[in-house]
Amino acid sequence: MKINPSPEELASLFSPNSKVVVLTGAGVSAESGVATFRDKTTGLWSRFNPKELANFTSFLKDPKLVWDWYDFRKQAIHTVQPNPGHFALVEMENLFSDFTLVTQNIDNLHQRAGSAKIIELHGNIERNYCIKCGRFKIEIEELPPTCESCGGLVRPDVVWFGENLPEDALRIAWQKSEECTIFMVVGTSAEVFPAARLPYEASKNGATLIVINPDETPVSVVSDFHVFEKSGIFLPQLVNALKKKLNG
Ligand code: BV8
Ligand code: ZN
Repeated sequence: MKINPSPEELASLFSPNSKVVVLTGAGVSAESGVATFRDKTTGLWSRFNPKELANFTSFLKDPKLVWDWYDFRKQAIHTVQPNPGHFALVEMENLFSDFTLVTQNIDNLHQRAGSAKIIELHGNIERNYCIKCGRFKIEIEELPPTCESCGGLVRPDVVWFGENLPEDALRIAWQKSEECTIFMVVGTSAEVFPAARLPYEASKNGATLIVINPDETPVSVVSDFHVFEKSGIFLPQLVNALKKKLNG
């Protein structure tokens, strides 16, 4: 594995018909000021482990507590903006005809930045649905919210630990990972499955694997390059190098 290749060296690996997949995690939102999962939970939530709150059993046991946590995170997300790393991925999407952004993030920042070809593996904090009739609820007035059509309990449209990922999202992400020629793993500890399996699938099928993360990750064992840099710093540099290379 080559450590800290230059943006130009990485750009030389891409061509206009490269099949590119980018898997992102909470690290790409860190520079927007959104705490990652592994960051110590701040303030009043410091006594909770996210994994304890992000599960259906905890939700049924105390829907108000789980909703307070999601509402706290949602309010925090509404005060931040996408960062240069998010915008660089929007530009990258427009440089390749076969580009797929697969995100584990539920913070909606890729979508706010303008990413269109996006697969949400773990749902989206801005959507909510009734656990009884499945109807989506737009306006959340009271916590925990109830369904206006059947009175059932409404939950965030996110994938909790122990829950299956959305079938179509995972199937397409899997297929794109198997077929791609370049797979980038950006801002994720790559410890949550099945999302963390995707880079291994890509590598097994001959893709070039590029990790962008200030820290080590388990994926490094199969990666070809590891850029120990923040995504908000490196991705814009990579996109500039790509534009020079691809647009001549
Ligand atoms: C499943 C939504 C099938 C909610 C999330 C026992 C029972 C049941 C399941 C399991 C089990 N044991 C294991 C499992 C599987 C489990 C799992 O993987 N557990 C882990 C902990 C081992 N997976 C599941 O449960 C999945 N479902 O398997 O279903 C099944 C069904 C029944 C029974 C068995 C199996 C569901 C997983 C989805 C969980 N939901 N999110 C919410 O967000 O509230 S996952 C959640 O954690 C996030 O979405 C995110 O995906 C994940 C955290 O990962 P990261 O995004 O990587 O964030 P993290 O903080 O960890 O890392 C940040 C990285 O960024 C770091 O590396 C850091 O260095 C880097 N970084 C920091 N700053 C920057 C940066 N990088 C770049 N630039 C920077 N500036
Ligand atoms: Zn309902």
